[in-house]
Amino acid sequence: MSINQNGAGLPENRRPALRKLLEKGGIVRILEAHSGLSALIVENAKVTTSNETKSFDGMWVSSLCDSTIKGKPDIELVDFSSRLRTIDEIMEVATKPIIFDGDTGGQTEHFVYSVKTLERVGVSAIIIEDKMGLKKNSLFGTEAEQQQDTIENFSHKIKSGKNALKTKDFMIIARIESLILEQGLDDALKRAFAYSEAGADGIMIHSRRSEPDEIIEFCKNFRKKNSSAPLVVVPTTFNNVTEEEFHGYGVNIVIYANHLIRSAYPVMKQTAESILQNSRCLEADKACMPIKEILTLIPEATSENPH
Ligand code: SPV
Ligand code: MG
Repeated sequence: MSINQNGAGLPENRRPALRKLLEKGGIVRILEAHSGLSALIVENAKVTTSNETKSFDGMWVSSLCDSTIKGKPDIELVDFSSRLRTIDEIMEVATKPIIFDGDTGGQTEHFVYSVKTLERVGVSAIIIEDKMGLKKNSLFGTEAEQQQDTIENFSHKIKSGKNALKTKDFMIIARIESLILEQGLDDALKRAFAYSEAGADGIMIHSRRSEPDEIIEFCKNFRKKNSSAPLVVVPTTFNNVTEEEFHGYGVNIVIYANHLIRSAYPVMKQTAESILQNSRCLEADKACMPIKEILTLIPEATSENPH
């Protein structure tokens, strides 16, 4: 869809789009986007099988990918203004709902500004994780020193964010790091219920194990007491579980959090090395798209069909 078609790119139309998808009741399928080009891939990718046509429902603006594409580590170093610039690039060319990876949310006093800005520009949701101090990527697990926030502090952050909002569209989703930090299932569940009580619009549970058992246990136990709060998973490591299986465990949103950048980088590196090895670019051409295709990949807007 063009971003002006039916006003799809306007903030008031983008913002509630995630809630509308959730109301339909199926799995909401999200893929990371870190630039205008990657957003176009998420927007337009389609696969038709014998019984259905599948596409992505929205985009994840990952802290890992948004940092990596800028050549920076994923430690909340890329500031909010730069992160917003990425969102703007994405919104200029694509219409699907955006879930923003808000890291820890920062200081509560700063968080209330961030949520207001994200809501105003038309982002649908922010996910914040219950860590404090110098944040490292969760997939390091306990190999990196990371500190979990207290339930009280994090609940206060959620409540303050909710109070700052102007609409019912924007969602604040609480991400629980208890399994990442090896604090156990009971701690994860206790936090999930507390954060929901504090007003979180959904819960993301994360794990870095390759077996999905602890995630499945969490979902089943959470659903025994809470049948409605949207549940989010990021199956980077427990990647053998299908969307349909996740749905069966009570999951609502599946985020493929880093796959476009992880697949692009190896080919770019191989191309650079091939040019060095051969002192020419003939051999590298095999991995490249044809020039004709890149020239017409992004069509120009015309006066009849404005962007
Ligand atoms: C991200 O994509 O930046 C995430 C998910 O936060 S993870 O990398 O698994 O922590
Ligand atoms: Mg992140």
